[in-house]
Amino acid sequence: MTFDLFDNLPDYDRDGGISSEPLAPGASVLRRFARAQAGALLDVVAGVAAVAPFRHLVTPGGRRMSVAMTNCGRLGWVSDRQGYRYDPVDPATGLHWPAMPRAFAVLARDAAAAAGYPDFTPDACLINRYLPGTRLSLHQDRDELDVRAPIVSVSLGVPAVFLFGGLRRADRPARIRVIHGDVVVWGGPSRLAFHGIAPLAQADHPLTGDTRINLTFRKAG
Ligand code: MD3
Ligand code: FE
Repeated sequence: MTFDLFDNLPDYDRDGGISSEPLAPGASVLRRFARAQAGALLDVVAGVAAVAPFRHLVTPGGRRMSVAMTNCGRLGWVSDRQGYRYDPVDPATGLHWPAMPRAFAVLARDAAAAAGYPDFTPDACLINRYLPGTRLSLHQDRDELDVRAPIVSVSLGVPAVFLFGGLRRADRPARIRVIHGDVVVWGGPSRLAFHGIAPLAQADHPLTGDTRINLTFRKAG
């Protein structure tokens, strides 16, 4: 066990540069990869949400999700009583989703390349918003046409704990703490792993208050 000099500092004061660690076959954490641009990314999220507001989707089983979601890019992920799907139109407004912002596309491509997935061109960015107590239960992401492409996730604001399981729902998940600016790339054998987010703890972040924002970039169509 190592003694961390920074253990008693808030996460957002933790020092250090970008680092990369393998998580599982095909999956890497790029610590702080998006940190320098995180404020700009949050401004872009606010711009997207002004056109396509955050909303609580309903699962096919009729349960309201505790995560609030919106999307940008050519396709957006939606759920309702009919099922899950990617749709070019936001059902809440009848408008197309806002275009993929250049800064998002570049970040997703650079992160994927750094993790060994060159030429990642996402056509969907699902934006998730977590408040204290919000959780995302274990699931697989399998609504995308081409699951050979990785998923890139960017964590902003309040820290969270990823639950990262195996290919079967019953596989006990590992817990991985992610903080503001961390990027995780999930590809290869990890692409269809079960995963989720533990209930968000109460915390205060200078850029987001009590909120966590997560961007997930996908090649959906
Ligand atoms: C592991 N979002 O939107 S991102 C989701 O933080 C989703 O909002 C979580 O799961 C969030 O579907 C977790 C991390 C993530 C995303 C996709 C994965 C982990 C993954 C796909 C395969 C394996
Ligand atoms: Fe997911």
